[in-house]
Amino acid sequence: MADYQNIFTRVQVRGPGEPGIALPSHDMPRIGGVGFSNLLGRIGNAQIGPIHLGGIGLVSLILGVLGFNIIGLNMLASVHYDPIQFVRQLFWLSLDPPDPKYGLSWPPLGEGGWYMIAGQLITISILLWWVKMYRRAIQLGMGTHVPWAFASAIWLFLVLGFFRPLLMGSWSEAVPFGIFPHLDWTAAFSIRYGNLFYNPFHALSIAFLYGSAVLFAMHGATILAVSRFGGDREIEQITDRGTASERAALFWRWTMGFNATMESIHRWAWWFAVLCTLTGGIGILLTGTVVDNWYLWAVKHDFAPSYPAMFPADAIADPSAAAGGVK
Ligand code: 07D
Ligand code: 07D
Repeated sequence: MADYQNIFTRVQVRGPGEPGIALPSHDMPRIGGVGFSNLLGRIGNAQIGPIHLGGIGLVSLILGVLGFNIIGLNMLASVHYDPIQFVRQLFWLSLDPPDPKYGLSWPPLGEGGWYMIAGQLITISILLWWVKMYRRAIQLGMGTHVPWAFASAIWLFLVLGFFRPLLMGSWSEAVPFGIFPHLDWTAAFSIRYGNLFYNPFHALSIAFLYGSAVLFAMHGATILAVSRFGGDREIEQITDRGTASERAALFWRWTMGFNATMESIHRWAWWFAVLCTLTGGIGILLTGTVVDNWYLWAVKHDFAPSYPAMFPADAIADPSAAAGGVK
């Protein structure tokens, strides 16, 4: 039984539950007992709990659930409290930001006020969850790499719903809450600003998104491929001759001439993921504030070819420059 084990085949050892290290007296205690799940043990650790929610985590959870429920109840109201229509139309239902006429002022509840309240609750909830993560990392004596990676995602989230609307002078610029409505917003945003494909930061973000998937595939596959030598155990596998790590490294040196190290592969992964939302946030922040039409911008900077001069020079104009165009 013990000779060939990897994460899929390993025996699920059921020792006494491991509660984790003792916490300092000023920390709130962990809650929930220790349970075991055979099913979850097949894809991860079989021990469930205890969880450290803590005061900050608790407040975050309450505000998040409150915001989420406000969104849900507004959606329910939009189908006249009909539960069947709520389920049928769920993916199309929306809680929209205020009308442009309200600018940065506070709108009536029914015209975006609920959106503002839900948005604020969810934003505070996410920020508090970040604080909670940061404190747990410190408490365990870890580096703070996980919270800083999360901060990069929060950066894009804040650009979409806070920084950019603020710079544009209107909360109406924020993203609606809803499954398909937020996709409609994304598509409309691209068209409104002359095709986001010509935004170089969108391109960078895509390269890091795709790069993250490639790196994840390469790393996951490599470690699984040497798990028969204990590669998934990492600690005793760093550089010794003939070990899983050496084989993994040699595989890549032989197939592409270059290999990462056990440490550097994780730095690559971290930076690719972090740069995806970091560059993305920059791209969105520039849109409508600094650049009004990415296609025309790209033509100007020789990043895209211009249309052949088939029409009079002023026939292809920036639609937003037209009388009545959205400014
Ligand atoms: C797998 C980790 C688990 C997280 C999950 C998401 C909610 C929302 C709320 C009903 C990878 C949980 C979802 C809590 C429920 C209500 C009101 C992460 C994993 C499973 N999007 N987006 C989705 C969000 C933006 C875009 C899905 C959030 C931008 C496109 C899900 C945000 C733009 C597509 C979702 C956000 C954009 C999606 C799956 C915030 C540009 C899809 C997400 C807070 C970036 C895909 C129907 C996923 C889809 C999809 C959530 C922002 C574009 C509902 C919370 C404004 C093109 N988005 N999104 O797996 O199927 O993420 O849509 O900023 O095709 Mg989105
Ligand atoms: C949204 C970060 C915030 C999320 C947080 C999570 C909860 C849930 C629940 C635990 C995702 C909070 C979580 C509340 C808790 C549970 C259960 C990260 C988010 C804090 N694009 N595009 C990107 C591609 C086009 C457009 C990025 C590809 C068109 C807009 C990405 C294509 C148009 C925006 C990307 C394509 C368009 C983007 C997102 C192809 C539409 C953005 C990166 C092949 C017609 C966003 C600079 C990311 C951005 C973005 C990919 C096409 C519009 C790389 C592959 C041309 C408006 N696009 N796109 O990580 O940053 O998001 O742009 O066609 O805003 Mg795009």
